[in-house]
Amino acid sequence: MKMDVLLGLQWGDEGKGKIVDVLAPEYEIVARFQGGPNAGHTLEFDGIKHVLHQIPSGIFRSQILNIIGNGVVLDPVILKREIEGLGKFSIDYMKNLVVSKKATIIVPTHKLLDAAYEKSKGDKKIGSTLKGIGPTYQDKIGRSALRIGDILSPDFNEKYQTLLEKHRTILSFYDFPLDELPELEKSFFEAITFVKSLNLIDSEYVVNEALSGGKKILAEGAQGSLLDIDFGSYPFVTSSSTMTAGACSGLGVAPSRIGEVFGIFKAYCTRVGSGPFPTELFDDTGEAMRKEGNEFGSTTGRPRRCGWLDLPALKYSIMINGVTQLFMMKADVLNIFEEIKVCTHYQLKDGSVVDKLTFEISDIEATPIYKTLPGWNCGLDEVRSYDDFPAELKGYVSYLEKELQVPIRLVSVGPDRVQTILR
Ligand code: 2SA
Ligand code: MG
Repeated sequence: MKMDVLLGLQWGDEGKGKIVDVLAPEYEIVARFQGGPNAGHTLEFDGIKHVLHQIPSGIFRSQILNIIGNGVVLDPVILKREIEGLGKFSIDYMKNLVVSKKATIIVPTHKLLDAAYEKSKGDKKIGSTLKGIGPTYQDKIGRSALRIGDILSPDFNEKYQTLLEKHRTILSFYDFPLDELPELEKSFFEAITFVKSLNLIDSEYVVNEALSGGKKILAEGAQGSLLDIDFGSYPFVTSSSTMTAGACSGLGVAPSRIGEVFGIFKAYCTRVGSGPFPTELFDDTGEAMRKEGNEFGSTTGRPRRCGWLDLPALKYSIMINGVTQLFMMKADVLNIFEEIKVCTHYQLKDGSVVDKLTFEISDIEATPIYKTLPGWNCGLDEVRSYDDFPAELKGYVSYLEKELQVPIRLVSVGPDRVQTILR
């Protein structure tokens, strides 16, 4: 058996949580492989919205084992709060949730460091979620981080103190106040005691043995490919590998064991945080997209920047991930437009026209060149199958398929499960 991977192909918030929810019945395991509480995966059922930050999106189905993999950075306080928040669902956490002992721990000072680094960058700030993601991955790569397995060891406090001293030194360099720290540490150690009671495992064995035993696994990506540490618009990226390769290293699965790669994209683009966004709209059209799409960060509540679909960026994400099936989300947000634009190329300052995301593209101003397509300009509430699609929506889908050379297997036309149309 192979492991399928589900990824966001843009800057996050493509609707990954919703798709995991749709696909989940086909899988026995859902696993997170990177990122941490910076993610906000929204699932909607029985008319209620649930936002998950660290727990994989298969948690509402009792037959699914949810794995927090080694590639994840885990905030024990947020995990405890998240589990407590799901109290009414009577989820059996010992049976349905496991955490890799090799996952990295976000300690309170990581969050302070995140704030200190952002402050020091002034108007060049990344626009991070301030959850401590960057500083935690820095410590992981710098070989001084604490891992979940460490909390079981008698010298955990000593290890914590060593890391704390290092962080104190850096924070004093930035002249960053530590007033909040005692309160943060109190909840941190309470949460550590709680996490000790969870099922902590060597998840790479569980994952590989499950595959050998014929079980189906879905790896659930967080953020998006254009926020990838290597291939995103550096430095305006997150600090993890958000691509298919990240699922291999973040779970301990060999590349030869990867099956389908599901690429999720919105029918338009959004971005939270700073960094280049060539098709961003600063006018009423952008405002209308934000309003129609309710485009506000599900972790931080920040308004998301909105713009037309960017084909060069989407092709790039498809290329680096080896996407085998595309899922287009939130088509209904475009219902209000008479015309729909798609960026096909960028024009650079020297007049040249390109369709590649080269090293330079994030530094230089790129003006999008658009193709205009007719909008369907009607509601899609009654749509239950591809045959019900207005001709213009069918046209949009087939134009994109031709350009992207990957089949669009699913189109979402509304928040409800029945509005997720398989083709
Ligand atoms: P960080 O916190 O170090 O990962 O931030 C670095 C950049 O990555 C962006 N980022 C995100 N972009 C979209 N969605 C994310 N998750 C939340 C959501 C975000 C929210 O689902 O809405 O609620 O604001 C996410 N997480 C990180 C971030 O904006 C920085 O540009
Ligand atoms: Mg999100």
